[in-house]
Amino acid sequence: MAPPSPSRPNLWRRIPLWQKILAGLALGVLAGALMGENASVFKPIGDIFISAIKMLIVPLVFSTLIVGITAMRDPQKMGRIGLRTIALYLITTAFAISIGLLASTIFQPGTGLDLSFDKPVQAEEAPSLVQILVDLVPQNPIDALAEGNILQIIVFAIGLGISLTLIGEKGEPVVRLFESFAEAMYKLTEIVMAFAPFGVFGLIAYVSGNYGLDVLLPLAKVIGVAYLASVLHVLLVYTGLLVLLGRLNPMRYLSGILDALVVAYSSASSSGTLPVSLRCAQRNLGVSEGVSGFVLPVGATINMDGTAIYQGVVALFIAQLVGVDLSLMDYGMIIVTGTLASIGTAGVPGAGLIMLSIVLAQVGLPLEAIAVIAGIDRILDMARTSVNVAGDLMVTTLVGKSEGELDMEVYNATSKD
Ligand code: DAS
Repeated sequence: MAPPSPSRPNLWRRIPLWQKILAGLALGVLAGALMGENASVFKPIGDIFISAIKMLIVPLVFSTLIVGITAMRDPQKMGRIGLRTIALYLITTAFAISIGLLASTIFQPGTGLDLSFDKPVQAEEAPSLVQILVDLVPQNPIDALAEGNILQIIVFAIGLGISLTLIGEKGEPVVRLFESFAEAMYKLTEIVMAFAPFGVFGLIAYVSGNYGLDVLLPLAKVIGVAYLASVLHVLLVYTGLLVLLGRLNPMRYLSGILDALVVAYSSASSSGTLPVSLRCAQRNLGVSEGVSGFVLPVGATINMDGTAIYQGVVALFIAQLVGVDLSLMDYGMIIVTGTLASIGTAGVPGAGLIMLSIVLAQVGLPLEAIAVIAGIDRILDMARTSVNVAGDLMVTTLVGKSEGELDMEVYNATSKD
């Protein structure tokens, strides 16, 4: 009797996930266009999906970090990876805000616009770097885990991981426990991601139905400039650095990050996208658990190139809107405060808009003008979050390559998930 033919996966399972998610995104846009605000009925589907992804963040990040650090067995290597990561994050952020300023200078999105605004907006306090550093160390790691304080979780996980390595054999049972726990968390991420097409549909249907052309058209130019600067940053800076510093094929990177990009765009949350970013880094790009488990959570918290672009574009848009000519010193202040603001921005929807007040206050622009941009912030947030996530994945890939922790067979494989 002929052996049973291996069961061919059904059509649905044969379609790559990113194509299913894109289909969900397209159907969401259509549903919103056809149903208008009634499309909000689909929003709970998106909210459930985002909650499911966020459910994964703390256990996945914590277990992945422990496994990754104990696998490295070399604290010096950890220090080297940390320095390379922070250096690359700062370099790309400086490029990002400069591209944002350049794009707004060239295209003048705020010139000639007559938009009134009068609602006063409370300026945010700039996050002092000293305070950010002091807050890194958790007084109670259980609290940090319970509150989802990612930076404090990272610090505790690094300390625990290094200690488990240093105690040798005695630490093995705990390391084994975290290895199987991390494996289970990756499987759970895969299960949750199977619902991504439906979740993205719900999120996009709501946005598409609630942001009609009447809201978008008057500000179409600043939306266009922000999107253009974002695309240029990814296509010039990220692919350029991958080729120059990593001698890597940038097309493999772009195809490997698609799932994460679409979830970032739909959710407007870097932290919410973190489990998908980890999955893309390891399964599509071939980055080790140790490098991706450290670089991505740090990036999702402090590396926000898309937000930096947004600060540059919008600060100039508002200066043009109110007819203020900025000096070179003002441009310099926007670069410094915009970089700080992007480091202090949380990886959640709308965080960048709140931090914008720091940049505007620094160069004496009216905070009330934020009200003009607030109406379309979600559309801008989706793009800046996508760049934030793309930047984290690019740095993770470069750091993995520099540490010999990038599986080139996986990276160069044509078919991506
Ligand atoms: N939505 C934020 C993020 O998740 C970015 C921002 O608001 O600027 O990265």
